Amino acid sequence: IEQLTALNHAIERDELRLVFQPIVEARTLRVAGHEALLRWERQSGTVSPETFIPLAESSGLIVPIGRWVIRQAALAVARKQVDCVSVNISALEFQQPDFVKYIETVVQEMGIQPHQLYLELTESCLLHAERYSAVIQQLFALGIYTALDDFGTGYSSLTAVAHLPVKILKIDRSFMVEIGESSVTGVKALEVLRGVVTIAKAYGLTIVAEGVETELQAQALAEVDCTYLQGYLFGRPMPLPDVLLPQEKAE
Ligand code: G
Ligand code: G
Ligand code: MN
Ligand code: NA
Repeated sequence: IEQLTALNHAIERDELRLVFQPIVEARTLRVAGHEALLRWERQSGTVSPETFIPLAESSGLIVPIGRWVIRQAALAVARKQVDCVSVNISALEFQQPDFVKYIETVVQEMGIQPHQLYLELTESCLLHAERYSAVIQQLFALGIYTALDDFGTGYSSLTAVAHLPVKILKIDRSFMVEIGESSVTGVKALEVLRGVVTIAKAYGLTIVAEGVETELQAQALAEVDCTYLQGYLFGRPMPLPDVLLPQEKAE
């Protein structure tokens, strides 16, 4: 309860921060964009999203907090601090009747291009597919692309995803454990991933592999034609002054 009260005041007390993790193109290792991740910095220390996101979701506070996140992420693009940004969206935010309108307003007010803002949805956003594929379609029509986050941890099949107007599939980091290992299980895991990538691409999806921590994983993932990679190997989530723009990185 104490934490809930504090979370309720986190925005006005200026305790929320976004950190940005690079997403790189597998072939060239150039930074293609960043994922924005939320941090709550209390006087008593930083609270992990694993703790406060569930609290924000169950209390409904995720709606105003999520809107703060979307606005701050778009602001970072407007200020050219990042090229494009991918934001995590909870089911409750996504289900707000004015969600699409809100996104459209932020993009207009910030003067950014719609394709500079990506939305990461989890399966829980897609439970009522008939209803919510219409929302994804509306976003798509505005030029705002959605990604299915944490793919492989839930029940979504590739065919189910392919029938939604989702553009990007983010392969969950739990898949990476054996990738790049020369053991029998490592080789098998890579072949499974190759199959997933092939099918996903046939459906027109773009693939991002998450949780890439080693050179061997990165090489293996590039070899099976994953288009984008994200993970500690390329960069931890960092506050803005430390985030490198693609052109700076290339120099
Ligand atoms: O950054 P970290 O790995 O600690 O994030 C833990 C979890 O919190 C991840 O599942 C991530 O998607 C989620 N998360 C981080 N930032 C946000 C956010 O701004 N909004 C929502 N809804 N979830 C977030
Ligand atoms: O659920 P989602 O994919 O949004 O969660 C992203 C989370 O994964 C972030 O909190 C981030 O801190 C974490 N993360 C990012 N890269 C790596 C990585 O290479 N290894 C591990 N273990 N976690 C990572
Ligand atoms: Mn994510
Ligand atoms: Na994920």
